[in-house]
Amino acid sequence: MLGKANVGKSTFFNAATDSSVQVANFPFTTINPNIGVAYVRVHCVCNELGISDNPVNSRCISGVRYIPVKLIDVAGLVRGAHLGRGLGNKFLDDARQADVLIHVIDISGSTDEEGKPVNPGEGNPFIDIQFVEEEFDLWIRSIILRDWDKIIRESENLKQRVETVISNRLSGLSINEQLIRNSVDQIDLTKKPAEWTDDDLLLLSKQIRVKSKPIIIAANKADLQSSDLNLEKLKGFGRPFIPTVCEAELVLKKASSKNFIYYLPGDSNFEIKRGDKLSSEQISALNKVSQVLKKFGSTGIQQILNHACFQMLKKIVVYPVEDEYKFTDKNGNVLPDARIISANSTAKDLAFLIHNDLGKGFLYAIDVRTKQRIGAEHMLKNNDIIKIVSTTGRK
Ligand SMILES: Nc1nc2c(ncn2[C@@H]2O[C@H](COP(=O)(O)OP(=O)(O)O)[C@@H](O)[C@H]2O)c(=O)[nH]1
Ligand SMILES: [Mg+2]
Repeated sequence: MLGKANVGKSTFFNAATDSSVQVANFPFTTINPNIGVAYVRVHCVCNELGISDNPVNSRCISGVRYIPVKLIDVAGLVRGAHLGRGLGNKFLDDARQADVLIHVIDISGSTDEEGKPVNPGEGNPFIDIQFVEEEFDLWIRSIILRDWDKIIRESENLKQRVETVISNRLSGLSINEQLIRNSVDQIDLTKKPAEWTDDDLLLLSKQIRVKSKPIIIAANKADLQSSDLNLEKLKGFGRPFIPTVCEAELVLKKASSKNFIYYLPGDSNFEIKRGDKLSSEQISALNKVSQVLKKFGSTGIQQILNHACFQMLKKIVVYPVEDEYKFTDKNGNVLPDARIISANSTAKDLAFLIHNDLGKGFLYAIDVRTKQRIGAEHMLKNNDIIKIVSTTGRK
């Protein structure tokens, strides 16, 4: 998650992350105040099976499964970040870890390019969109250019394709050779690498960025009147976006944690439970939220997280179990885990995702719905319930 100052990043982060969950409990490497646990929301398979579950790695509330994902609030993107300006290097280092970028913008235009408040409508959020893309492109190009002469020499001496050498340079970004080859093809770069200009390399960097760091735009402060026109314009801008009202989500989260309302993140409405306990201020805040929900169908936060995970990264959800009759793990927990995995994964990929040993000792798997055996290369589908049988654990 990134964006200039005052667009609502902290509000997004606080509304989306669960402060009651210690990040340390998750297999996330760094502990950092800017890293939090957010959730994607799916329809749990417990509904279809007609059973009640007790999840371990996720949560299930009334058949709605919330699966944890890591959210990083990447601060400090300023012009010239790729040259190390501002917190440039730290920013890009944090961004490096991300599979997908959520760019929070102020679609109401009530902030200038530096994030200082201006009259609503005066700020230009479209410039911000282009700026973030450009800064990333320049950053990728700067990494390539840093070693450019060496890359050319190495590829000539070792008779390696230049794409191989570039992908080694960019390996920290998990950008592989195929992606770079596709990018070269896409921009029709047929000249010899030694003849590639800075402009060619910028175009190449852009292709690499588009493929490796997809951006979803959170068009925030959509509740303000001046947002309407910009949202209309944004439709023709060719970038994926979802209108958001982070402030509304934060109000809902607080009211729900105090048990004043019943609301599940991502819902299109809420129910007041303890109206008598609400102050007139709280009632008016909730009324505003109601209008937002009526207009946009949701606050947009959950939709952003789900879109990033399932549409942009093309992930699916699978439920591994150990007992194919009771749908349990070895401790008797029903449907304990919901795992997020790439859409083109095999049964063996799932085994490796769960545990390296389970992958190494993979024998076969069972599709729990049909009780049929499936092999290592069997492609998984969304909502599959899978038992893995491996040599580990067999005495
Ligand atoms: N109207 C409106 N204001 C918002 C919304 N989200 C955040 N804000 C306000 O925008 C200001 C900046 O928010 P903040 O989260 O601190 O921005 P950051 O600097 O990007 O972290 C605060 O006054 C927020 O209350 C929203 O959805 N609608
Ligand atoms: Mg902030």
